Amino acid sequence: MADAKTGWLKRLGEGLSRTSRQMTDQVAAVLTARPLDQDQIDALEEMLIEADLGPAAAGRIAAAFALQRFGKSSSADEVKEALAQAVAAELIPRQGRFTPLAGPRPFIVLFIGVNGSGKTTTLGKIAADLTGRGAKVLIAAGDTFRAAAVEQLKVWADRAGASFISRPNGADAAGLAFDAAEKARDEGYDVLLIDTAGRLQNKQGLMDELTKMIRVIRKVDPDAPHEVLLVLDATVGRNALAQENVFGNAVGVTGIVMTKLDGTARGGVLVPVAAASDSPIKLIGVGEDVNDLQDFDARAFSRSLVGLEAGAHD
Ligand SMILES: Nc1nc2c(ncn2[C@@H]2O[C@H](COP(=O)(O)OP(=O)(O)O)[C@@H](O)[C@H]2O)c(=O)[nH]1
Ligand SMILES: [Mg+2]
Repeated sequence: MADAKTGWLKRLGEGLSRTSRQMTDQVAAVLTARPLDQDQIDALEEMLIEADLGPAAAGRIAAAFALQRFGKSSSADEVKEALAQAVAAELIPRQGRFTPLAGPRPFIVLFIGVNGSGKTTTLGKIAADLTGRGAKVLIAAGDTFRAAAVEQLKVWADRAGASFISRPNGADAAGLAFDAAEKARDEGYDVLLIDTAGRLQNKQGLMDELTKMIRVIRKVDPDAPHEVLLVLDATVGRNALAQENVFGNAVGVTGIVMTKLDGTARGGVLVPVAAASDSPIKLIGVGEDVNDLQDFDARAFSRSLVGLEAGAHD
């Protein structure tokens, strides 16, 4: 387990390394320009904006950082620690937990987000984790829009040893969601994971379908879905923020999954997304493999972002 943790932290650190390299240069400039002057703070703020943290968060972080006192003997790591703490202060209140086995049964989870964001992959990783912990899991292939999407999900379900329910291409996704919810309830499943389409004929069509799915699920269980996970791809940078807006306004999101943090210099976008969203960040994706999904750890993420060993705090 320790190895696995080192592994994903390493991938997170490598993924964010382009961002953190820029930070490191900036930190070096701060160190040579002590005492910290306004030009350095401004340059730091600019760099944070370039790393996709956005102007608002960048301004707050730079301001918090500016309050730090660095002595002549401060090392680069101490400066980075201060920066990581300023980022973490933004993120810690926005950190949530995904605990499907602690809730009611069946615990119904809906995965939403645009095509390619990582919904199906994230669902598959979660299914494998849950069956590995002994849970009885049902997967519903609610992306009935593309035949390939059903196949892809079936592979994940088989690998996880989870049950699978699907419909022919083009079938009504809400009808499938209803049947799946009934099956999960009647057959004693612990968790129902429902995939959805990321694109239909148009955006309104997609939002209508998602709200309809939620409506019919509530006919089976008025408290469901217990979790609506919005899956966002970090590599699209500030576009992730726009997507959060669209989905967040149309559908009641309860948690965010930020994927592809293993391969991007734009991982900083997690900060403005966290600030803008009504729902917390719960999980992060750091690769395509089954083990590459982790609980969101605000401190570890902040440390990786500035190029520090992510796990050193614990
Ligand atoms: N590197 C990396 N790739 C990912 C991650 N999550 C998903 N992917 C890849 O992104 C692509 C789209 O994922 P998919 O789950 O099909 O997205 P969907 O359209 O939202 O269902 C696939 O090639 C996945 O393997 C991640 O955390 N890191
Ligand atoms: Mg998919």
